[in-house]
Amino acid sequence: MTEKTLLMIKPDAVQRSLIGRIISRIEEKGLKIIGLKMVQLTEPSIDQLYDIHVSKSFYPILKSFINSGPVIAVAIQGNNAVKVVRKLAGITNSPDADPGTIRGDFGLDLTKNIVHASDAVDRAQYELNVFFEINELVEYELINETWIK
Ligand code: FUP
Repeated sequence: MTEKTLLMIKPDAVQRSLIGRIISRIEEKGLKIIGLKMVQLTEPSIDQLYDIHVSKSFYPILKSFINSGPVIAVAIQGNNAVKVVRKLAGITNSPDADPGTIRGDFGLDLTKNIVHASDAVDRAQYELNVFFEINELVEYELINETWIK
């Protein structure tokens, strides 16, 4: 079942020059990138992205971290893309994340955990809308697509 999802490369990974290595994992898995941009999120858009966390005790630290520099929004399409990208990311707390995952290989912290990945198809749509206009998500066929899906 083809799905769309959002991967956000967080400010720590941008500052640590991990953008290319993280994007490579998406490509190597066979997923298709259908949108890509660097953005310094505004405070309202951080609240929009993390609407389910705004009232939580850790939110001020999370918000200040996400506000601390540019992020990369990666719109991704593919078979079971939501689940697959979550698995590539690894679990939330980086020290607990398995080696081989993005957080397991690159992260040591709970807040500075390298990436965000949408956790459901409807949530992905909501989060993609924070970063992309509908017409910014590109429809195209990859030359090797029939060998992957
Ligand atoms: P995830 O679904 O993996 O993005 O994780 P959550 O939605 O549970 O948390 C969102 C972000 O809040 C995580 F990336 C890490 C951060 N966080 C903290 O900084 N402190 C906490 O106690 C819990 C989460």
